[in-house]
Amino acid sequence: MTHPYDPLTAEEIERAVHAVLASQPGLAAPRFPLVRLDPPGKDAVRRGETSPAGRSAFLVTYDRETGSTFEARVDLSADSVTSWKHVPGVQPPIMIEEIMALEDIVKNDPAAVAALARHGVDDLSALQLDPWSTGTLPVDGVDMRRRVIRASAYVRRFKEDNGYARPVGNLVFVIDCDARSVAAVIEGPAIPLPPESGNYDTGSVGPLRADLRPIEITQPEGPSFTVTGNVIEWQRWHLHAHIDPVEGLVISDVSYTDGGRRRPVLHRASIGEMVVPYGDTSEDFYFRNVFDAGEYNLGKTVGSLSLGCDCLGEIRYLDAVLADEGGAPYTVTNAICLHEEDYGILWKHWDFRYVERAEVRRSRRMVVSAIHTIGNYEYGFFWYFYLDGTIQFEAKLTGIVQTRAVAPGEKPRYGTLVAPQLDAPNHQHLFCMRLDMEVDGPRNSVVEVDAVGLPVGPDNPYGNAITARETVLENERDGRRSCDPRTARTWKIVNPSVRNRLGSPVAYKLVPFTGPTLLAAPDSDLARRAEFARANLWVTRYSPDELHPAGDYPNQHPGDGIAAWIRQERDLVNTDVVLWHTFGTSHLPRLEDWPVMPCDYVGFTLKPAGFFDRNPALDVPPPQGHGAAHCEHGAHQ
Ligand SMILES: [Cu+2]
Repeated sequence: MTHPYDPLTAEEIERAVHAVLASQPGLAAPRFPLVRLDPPGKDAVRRGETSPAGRSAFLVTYDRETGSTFEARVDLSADSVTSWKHVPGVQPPIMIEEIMALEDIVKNDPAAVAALARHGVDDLSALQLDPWSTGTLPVDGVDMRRRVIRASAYVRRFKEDNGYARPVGNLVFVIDCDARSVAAVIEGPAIPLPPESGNYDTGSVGPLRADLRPIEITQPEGPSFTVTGNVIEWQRWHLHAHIDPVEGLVISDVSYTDGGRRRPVLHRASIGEMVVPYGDTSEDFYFRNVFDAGEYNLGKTVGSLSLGCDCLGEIRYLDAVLADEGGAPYTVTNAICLHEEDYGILWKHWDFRYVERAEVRRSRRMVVSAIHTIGNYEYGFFWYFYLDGTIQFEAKLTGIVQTRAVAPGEKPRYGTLVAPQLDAPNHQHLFCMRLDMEVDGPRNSVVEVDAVGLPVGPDNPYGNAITARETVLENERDGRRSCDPRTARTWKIVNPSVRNRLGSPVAYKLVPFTGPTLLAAPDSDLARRAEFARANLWVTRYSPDELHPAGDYPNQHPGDGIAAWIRQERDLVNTDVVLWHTFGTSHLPRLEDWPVMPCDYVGFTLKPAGFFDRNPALDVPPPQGHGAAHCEHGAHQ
């Protein structure tokens, strides 16, 4: 171990699962939808412990026989279960084994096979079935208290074929996961399969362009960062990175060393939840709104990255160790990519009087990234750390858009025709980033800052005054905020007890992504379930059990989480605060998104705002090495 937040090792997973099984012999058909570290208190991190004692695991156990969910904590130093709790009325996330079982369940159900035949699907050899969390919208004749998912069908003409080119329209299967049976077939009039294929491999796209010459990234002396276990040190930054089975890529214990002192900035950052709601009203789409973290265990969808393809240059990798649903550990190699990127100029000034001299420095960033493939989509999570103290998060969205078959000549009402008879419905991808801030210490306050032009008046006779209007968010009553592009609204996280050189409290500011929140109607079923997605920012007081803003069990749940938390009306001044930033794309698909979508980018930055006494990157040396000798002095760029 090198850090209190190191994820569970394979051996720890085995011991935790064994301890649960040994202490609960009454479990008839135990499954393990979630096994993760039960982290120690934050003080272990604040004290900088490197060999933490008292490791503990948190497990969600599901007994398929009785349909019951239990939460367990296991003390790994004693291999003993320290708590065991039945959680009534919830469904753990959809399990990979349930997704893999869909094909068999459907193919072995005569009514489902007959329905497929009515929709023109006779060859079931390469049938693709996608799992859709069912939410809480009812289905006639189905007991929705059962563990239920819906499934949509796609035709592949051969194994590698892109199934999204031929969705089977107006046909949805409702699957009882525990009974392994088709609980209902929801069927409308058959729609012919779209005629074109949608493959994008080199063999399918015709001649490749031949005029791209190589780009090589070389760092002859190696990278400027070091990796010890899951701890990364680069320039003055220190941070920990790992893959959590729910949240995916998690960054924690982020600090910046300044004048020899390690100054914390961010205690832990993770995607607490995300939701992808589709905006099409048809029978096979109205229920589609997936909570990729809480319903699908986003972190378990992380992929292995490969050098020269996903990542270029001097790369180091971290593996992810996760547990399958039988409770056995497995390793995803190269799950997190670590590298440095040149990022253009950092700062520059050309002094055009007398000296005709430029001072210019190159910007460089440390990149910590992972890519999650969830169904048709890929979500790349990229954290960037810069020389000037800036932190940036960017989600890269790529993969294949979700599709719907439409009749010849039909124009989609809520989507874009991307190929003949193939509609890509409008949808959103809304991420909620949990930012457990720690700006120069555990006690912070949050200040909303608006850039405001003032009216003409005695203090402003020419009407040119611009002020920074600051509003302290004093209580969780004020904890639900909106972006405002007209005032370039930001939120400063200040430490009221630490002052900079000029006497103001040190701060970082969140520069948010400004865009629509959840577009589903406020009185929709989804709006209640995805309340977190209805505000750009939430601020709460830290509580260790508040990690997932749609609740710990959003699957088949009517709604839980952050809106209920802020009803506690806890004070937010000079205390341990957590910011929850909801941002994302409202995706009106383009023809150019088919058959595979070029990356779309969405994210936010955290910028020092009086955290440092001046530009902290003055000491970056001028560019050196290959071809750079001329830019130290006097070069007119
Ligand atoms: Cu999209």
